[in-house]
Amino acid sequence: MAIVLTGAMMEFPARWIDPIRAFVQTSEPIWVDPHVPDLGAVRVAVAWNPVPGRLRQFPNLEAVLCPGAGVDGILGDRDLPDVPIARTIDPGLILQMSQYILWATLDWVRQGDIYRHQQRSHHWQMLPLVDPRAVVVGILGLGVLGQDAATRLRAAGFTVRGWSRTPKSLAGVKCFAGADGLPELLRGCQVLVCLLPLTPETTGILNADTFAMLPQGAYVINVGRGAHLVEVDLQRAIAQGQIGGACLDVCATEPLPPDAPLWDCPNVTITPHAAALTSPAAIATHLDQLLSCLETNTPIPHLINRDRGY
Ligand code: NDP
Ligand code: OXD
Repeated sequence: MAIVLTGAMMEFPARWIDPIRAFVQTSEPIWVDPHVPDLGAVRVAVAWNPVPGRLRQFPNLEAVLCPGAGVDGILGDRDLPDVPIARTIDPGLILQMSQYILWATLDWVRQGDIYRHQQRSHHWQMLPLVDPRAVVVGILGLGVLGQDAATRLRAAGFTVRGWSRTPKSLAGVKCFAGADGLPELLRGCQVLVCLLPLTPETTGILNADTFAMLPQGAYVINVGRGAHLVEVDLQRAIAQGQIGGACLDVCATEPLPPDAPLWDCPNVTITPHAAALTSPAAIATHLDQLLSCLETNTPIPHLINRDRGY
């Protein structure tokens, strides 16, 4: 049996290969695509945005492990072999993501941008302060990441709402579900966070209609996937004052091209898909666990549902 690390962005697994080898317990050979001496020996692929059709070329593949939380890069392959797909749930990544969302929310609420600007012009002026309890933060996606972020935002004093496909109950968080629940969540949300997986249903969900349902001047934080956001709609909504600003960790095209208008859009903060990253130790642990499940024919944890798309 062998393991292959495969991805369209070759430097991605290459950056991880040594740390993963350092942490993993298995004695199976770990090959980095495209250096695969025997396609038939590969039983497990650790795949991040694999080249479409590549996984199909391993005839004895038994499972795929996504080294991240979002599996859209794998499910985008129309020629995927019919094997279980598991994802990595990393407590460190969960914390990083919640911290990012807290940082972006707090910076907006505490008007960090204006104060930094004032400092640059040596200008001393106190701005109005708001009671955090009066700030409503809505989170689209109440999964592993959304629930942690919601709980921590709540602990920071905000009024928190969450939205999911199926109904949820989370202490101190007003939960909404399904298409009917979305307008209800949006109404009155001063900060909207997108932590959804990218599926046909969620593509383009951050659009002009959504923005129109938010109160004027609301702030948008997109940490899901770039394709959740209709970028021109955001630019227009900011120009019109409907949206006050945005913090975007993900973009439809990554890296964001140097001449993209989004770079210079007022009140937009852009980070290079850097909100959170799975640690090699977590990938190695999940890989060992997956191999042991295959060995003992026991259920693989953190499987995704291909029909659902996440
Ligand atoms: P989960 O699969 O644990 O949770 C997904 C949540 O989205 C669930 O609550 C689910 O509802 C909800 N959801 C899915 N489809 C819909 C829909 N059509 N309508 C309403 N709600 C929906 O995902 P994670 O929390 O682990 O991760 C979320 C995403 O975050 C990832 O898919 C990835 O795209 C992104 N991410 C970004 C990173 C970054 O660095 N920017 C890092 C890691 C992840 P239900 O509970 O009912 O199933
Ligand atoms: C992920 C990511 O999905 O880093 O894990 O985007």
